Amino acid sequence: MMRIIFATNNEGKMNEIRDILDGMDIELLSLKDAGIDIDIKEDGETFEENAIIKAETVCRMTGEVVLADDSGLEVDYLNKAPGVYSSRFLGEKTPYSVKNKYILDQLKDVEGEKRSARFVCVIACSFPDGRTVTRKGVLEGYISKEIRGTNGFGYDPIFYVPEYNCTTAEMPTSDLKNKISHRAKALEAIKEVLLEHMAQRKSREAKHEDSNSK
Ligand code: ITT
Repeated sequence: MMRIIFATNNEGKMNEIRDILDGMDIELLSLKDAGIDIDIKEDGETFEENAIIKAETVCRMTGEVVLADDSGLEVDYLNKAPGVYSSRFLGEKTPYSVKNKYILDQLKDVEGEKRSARFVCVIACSFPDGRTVTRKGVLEGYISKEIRGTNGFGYDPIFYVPEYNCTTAEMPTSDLKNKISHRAKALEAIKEVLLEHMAQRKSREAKHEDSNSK
């Protein structure tokens, strides 16, 4: 079984990731599970840059295969804010009830299509041989008119998905949200990368055993 560290301190994310990768032949550890206490400075300007910074930092520290995601909410009316600053928006420790209310207030006179927004997630996968690959997932939607729902985390209570006529906080997390989310899409793509890596590793091991037995 391959060990993979997912470099996050966000429990909400980790729960979703466990659900989505369930069934793969991997041992998935959070930073806490791996005994790593680190607050990585995310000073990139894009989701890609930040995901790479997180994955490569932990990969260099541990020598393990490391995944990291950088994600956030882009609100078109706010020039794509909070974007890469989503978790630091209005202050890292500010409760999401306050952040969400602030965004609703900013959009209080804005109607229809102008309320468009998206969740973006970029996942980076770093291998001990120095390679890093990234994959991106996007979920399009709108900022709701009010705070709705208690599932999920972060900005879920104000992110409305028209196809399902509800916010992502009103969706059963392990069921619907994890099938359609930005994170699910990026993880599905990363799954392919991991499967290829595992197949290559198996074939190298088989060749090694074969040459040892000769
Ligand atoms: P790590 O860096 O430790 O992974 P973080 O919470 O700081 O945790 P990010 O830097 O990726 O993670 O910030 C992403 C923020 O974007 C997150 O804290 C939420 O506010 C928001 N966000 C991302 N995905 C979300 C989702 O599925 N639902 C609601 N909010 C989300």
